[in-house]
Amino acid sequence: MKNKFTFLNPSTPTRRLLMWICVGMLTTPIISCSDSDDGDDNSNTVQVDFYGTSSTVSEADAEGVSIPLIFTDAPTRPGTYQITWESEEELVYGKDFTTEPEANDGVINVEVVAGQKDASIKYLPIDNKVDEGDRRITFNLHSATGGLSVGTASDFILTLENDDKAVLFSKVSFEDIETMLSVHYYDYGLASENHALVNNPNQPPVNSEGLNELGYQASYFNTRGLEGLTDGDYVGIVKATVVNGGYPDGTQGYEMSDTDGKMRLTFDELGIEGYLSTNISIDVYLHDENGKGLQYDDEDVLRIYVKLDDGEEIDIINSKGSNLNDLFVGNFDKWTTLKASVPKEAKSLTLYVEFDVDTRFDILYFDNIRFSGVNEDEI
Ligand SMILES: [Ca+2]
Ligand SMILES: [Ca+2]
Ligand SMILES: [Ca+2]
Ligand SMILES: [Ca+2]
Repeated sequence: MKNKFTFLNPSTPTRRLLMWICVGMLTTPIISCSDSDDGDDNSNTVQVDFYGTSSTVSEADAEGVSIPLIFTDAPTRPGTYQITWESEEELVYGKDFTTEPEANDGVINVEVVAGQKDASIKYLPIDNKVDEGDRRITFNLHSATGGLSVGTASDFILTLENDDKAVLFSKVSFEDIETMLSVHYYDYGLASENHALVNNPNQPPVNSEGLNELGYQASYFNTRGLEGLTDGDYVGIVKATVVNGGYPDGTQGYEMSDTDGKMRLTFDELGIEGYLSTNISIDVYLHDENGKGLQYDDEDVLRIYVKLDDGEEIDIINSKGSNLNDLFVGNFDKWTTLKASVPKEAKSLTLYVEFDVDTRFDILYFDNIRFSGVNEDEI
């Protein structure tokens, strides 16, 4: 009541000034006078908020989903608000979704007229045939102009449910050939020349012709002018568990370490015809000797990728141009599943694993490689 009394008292200097300003503005209808004298910038705006915090929609729902927004009151003058988005799964506008109103340069600009009671934007998914799991996108009320200001409920999370199912059709677990414990592999070729590696008696096999699993062939590239694998290294099919504590599938995996140049494992070409998309996953274990994630330098490269029959290369991981310490931070010394998908029909693919390092503490194990595909029946 005290405030109200003060408000009505025309002898208050501040109030007289405010009344005068209001009278002066009567001819400009888009600007309203607030009955508040707190001097706040937002005193004559209404807040815009998301209504609710989250929602879910199937990626196959062509109707899309409305994301409602509310105003604290009907705005007394026109305004706009701007919505941006973020997505860990890197949902791409125009490829994975569109919106109404349309976005420009990553911003959805919504215009509001005076007196408007509510608002919304619409999310329209673009269906795909890839089994990528559910994805999330977070919309953010970024800014507002005119008669609007951004409220407190400024984030809205939308979950896009995947409706595709990939079925396993091939795997590699390095269990086809029985290996031996803790024996060095020696390359008897020339370290100065690129060449294919061969299996040597009483040493860990590096190649497999494929029996129950896809086959693979190892090779060496002289990228450093060093001794390569001629000095004897722990590479090939292994069952050592001292460093990695065991394998995610079976009792054996594949190791590359101290390659002093690039070692590459090339898997047999795999037919994927008939699949609308293909997923590849591989479990990797990268050792960090000092436990601080600082041992790999910029020259050390881990690259795992597939090459399609049309020549396109799709990286599963590629540390070229960055540093493995940064790329792998938080994932050293534990089995980590890396994934990629071929989001289209192709005739065949070839998987490559490449490791180029130069100390015996740089150790990579990999295992449990799985290929799965989405076909028409599974959609
Ligand atoms: Ca789909
Ligand atoms: Ca999908
Ligand atoms: Ca295995
Ligand atoms: Ca070596």
